[in-house]
Amino acid sequence: MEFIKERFKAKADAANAELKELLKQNGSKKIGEVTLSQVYQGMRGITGLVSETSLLDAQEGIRFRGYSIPELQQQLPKVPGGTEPLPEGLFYLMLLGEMPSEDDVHHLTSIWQRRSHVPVHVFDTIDALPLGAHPMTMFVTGIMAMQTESNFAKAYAKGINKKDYWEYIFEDTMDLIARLPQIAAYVYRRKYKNNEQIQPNGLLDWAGNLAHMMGFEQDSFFELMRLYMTIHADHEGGNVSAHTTHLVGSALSDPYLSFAAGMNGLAGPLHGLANQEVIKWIFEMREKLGTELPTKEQISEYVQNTLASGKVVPGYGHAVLRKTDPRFTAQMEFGKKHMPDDPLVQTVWNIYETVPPILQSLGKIKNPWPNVDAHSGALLVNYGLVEYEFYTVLFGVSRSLGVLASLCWDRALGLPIERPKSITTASVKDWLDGKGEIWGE
Ligand code: CMX
Repeated sequence: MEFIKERFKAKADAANAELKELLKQNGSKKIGEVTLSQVYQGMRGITGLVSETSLLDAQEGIRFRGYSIPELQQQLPKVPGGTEPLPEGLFYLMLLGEMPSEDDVHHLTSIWQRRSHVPVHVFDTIDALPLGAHPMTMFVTGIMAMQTESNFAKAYAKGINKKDYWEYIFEDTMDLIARLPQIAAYVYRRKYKNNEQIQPNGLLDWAGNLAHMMGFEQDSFFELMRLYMTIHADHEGGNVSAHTTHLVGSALSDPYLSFAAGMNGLAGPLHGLANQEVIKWIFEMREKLGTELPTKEQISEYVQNTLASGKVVPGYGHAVLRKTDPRFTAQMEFGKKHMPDDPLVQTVWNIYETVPPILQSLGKIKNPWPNVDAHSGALLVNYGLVEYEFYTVLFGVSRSLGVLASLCWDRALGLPIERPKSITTASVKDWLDGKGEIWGE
């Protein structure tokens, strides 16, 4: 067994023993109450999931195994001379709960290199889609086509002991993460670059190779990809992509099926697709106003028009966060360092100064501050990656790190099939009329 898998097994055995005892002592303790509004309004604030890889604080933002984004930028291993963390290191941290050494990260880079071969039928399946298909549709189709390779599905069909599930999930996780950059780059080159594909470079790291295969060779773009792949990787367990992967996995659907399901959720405009919506919205504003650098007054009017037409301002608001997203701030810092004079990046910053007071003045929006998607596109455009429909694919490649590390834990901890109780409005009315209970089966 290779050493990361051995370390995971040791951690999982210890965690299982600890959890068993913890639940034996405390399993009946209550951790909250649920109101009728919460049941009807997206289960906001109901604690109902365990996700070991990261935790979101409404005021402070995300922490991965206890580490904030600036701490990750400082402490995770980097390429020689690099300044941004290697996402391989974040995966190690999320999976094992401890900071990796340079050697650990090196090891992970080479494991993923060795496992990165994508079977030809995956590309053929993507090729069956019309060029007009959305990149997320192509990406998910590629993941689904690759399900033929699932170790878990094959082993389950033969019959395996439930104690061994984790091992096959772990193998699938490593294979799937290793192959995603190639699928993403293939989609990009097929749709936007005349299908002129670029072979992987066996000497590059995971994110560097993604940049290379897409055709972007600048050192600072490699750095951007490393940062991008790190900050988008996880946002605790309740967001749509993480929750969906976890939910589908709880039926013992293999990691390919589970992750593809999560990616379909990421492709929604209120979740990951917001990164394309932001740039589309800014491009439309620039075109309408006939300027590359709209004034704050012009931005303000455009925002008011967006709201008046019943649309959301993309990139703003969050279901849990109540402050500026630290993932936005990390990208703003990158912009200040590498492209401070770019008019599009400056527009993103001007929008940041303009939008929150407007949203606040409406009185109903719980979080007027920018989220991760408000900034990412502008950085990509600066390097010539202008095809904004592709942006959510990049988000998806990164998100694999968190949700698949979590899936390994789900099976290692033997978490059961997920099945919350639902109710009908008729049963609610009966209950309110004193005609019976609405809970319990
Ligand atoms: N622009 C306009 N209206 C907004 C808004 C925004 N950016 N954010 C919230 N609202 C509205 C909601 O639509 C809701 O309106 P109604 O009461 O008329 O239905 C009201 O304000 C209250 O919403 P909320 O409780 O503050 O926000 P939710 O938890 O329901 O939704 C989110 C969160 C992210 C879906 C929402 O803020 C939004 O639509 N933002 C724009 C899309 C976006 O950027 N999504 C990306 C999120 C990050 C990610 O997952 O990648």
